[in-house]
Amino acid sequence: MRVRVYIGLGSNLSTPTEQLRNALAAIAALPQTALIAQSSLYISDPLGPADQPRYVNAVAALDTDLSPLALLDALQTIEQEQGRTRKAERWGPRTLDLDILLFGALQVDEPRLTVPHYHMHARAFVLYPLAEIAPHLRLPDGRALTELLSNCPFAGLERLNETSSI
Ligand code: PH2
Ligand code: MG
Ligand code: MG
Repeated sequence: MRVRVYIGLGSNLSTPTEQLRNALAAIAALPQTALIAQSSLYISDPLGPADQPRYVNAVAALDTDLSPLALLDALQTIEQEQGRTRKAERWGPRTLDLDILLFGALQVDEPRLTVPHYHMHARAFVLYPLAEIAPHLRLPDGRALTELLSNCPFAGLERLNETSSI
């Protein structure tokens, strides 16, 4: 059954805007999956270690017949194809990060996957792009996205126009 899924995209290495645009094309080409919408790209300071480049983030909406873990496998394959290497440092720099934010109304709590994504409730670089493509969204626990946004200042986020490249 088709489920509406939201994916958070992030990159702060190797021309991040290109990484995100390539990832969106790869997501659009996934089997049993349709890319429904994509937000603008946004720049922000790194959360976590400060000695790394600024991030470019975006959010995409998909409809998929894949299971949560099959989609996770597919997204990790895309990360690897775009040069992602897993390092010990938590929240360190990366060419591409694809996070399943929401998977329909499902709550997943497995060793490999937690949905809704851990910290999405308080991260401007997730909530504002998400609001651009799903302004009336509610989380599985019933909270409205508008309510989360009212507790999360836009400050520090910079929306890129379509032709910008960093
Ligand atoms: N991702 C991280 C760590 N820090 N900071 C910003 N601004 N954007 C991110 O996507 C991000 C981060 C690890 O996933
Ligand atoms: Mg992440
Ligand atoms: Mg991740």
